[in-house]
Amino acid sequence: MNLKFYMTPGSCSTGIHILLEEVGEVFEAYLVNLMEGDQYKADYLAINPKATIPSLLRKDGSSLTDFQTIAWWLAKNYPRRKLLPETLEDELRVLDVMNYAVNTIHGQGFTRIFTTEKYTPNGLYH
Ligand SMILES: N[C@@H](CCC(=O)N[C@@H](CS)C(=O)NCC(=O)O)C(=O)O
Repeated sequence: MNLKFYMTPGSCSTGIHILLEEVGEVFEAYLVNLMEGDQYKADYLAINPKATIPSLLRKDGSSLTDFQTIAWWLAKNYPRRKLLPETLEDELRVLDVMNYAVNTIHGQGFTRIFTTEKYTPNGLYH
């Protein structure tokens, strides 16, 4: 079984897409249309109960459902590509920048722009 990558073009899942290409592993890509609500369908919720992308279904059938977790697993599982530095101090810097990009810039910035309805009391935004 190949890795199965669940992604939405133009979203944060692009970062994981790039890492998958970097590690050189064969993977199958599945598009999740967030605007159509694919993330709430039962088959996707079975992979990722948080209804978010990216998700990575691994060869043993277990899934990873968080950007940083997937990135870390790819880097550790394919060490030949040397995606992580060697010292703990340098690893901490990687975590610091990655968490800031995903949680703060993306999570608090872009989602407020593109999913405005999540930040209104009644789900309406016009
Ligand atoms: N903490 C998650 C957040 C990922 C996230 O927020 N993804 C967005 C798209 S970039 C999403 O899936 N949104 C679902 C929606 O808009 O319904 C992670 O790091 O993977």
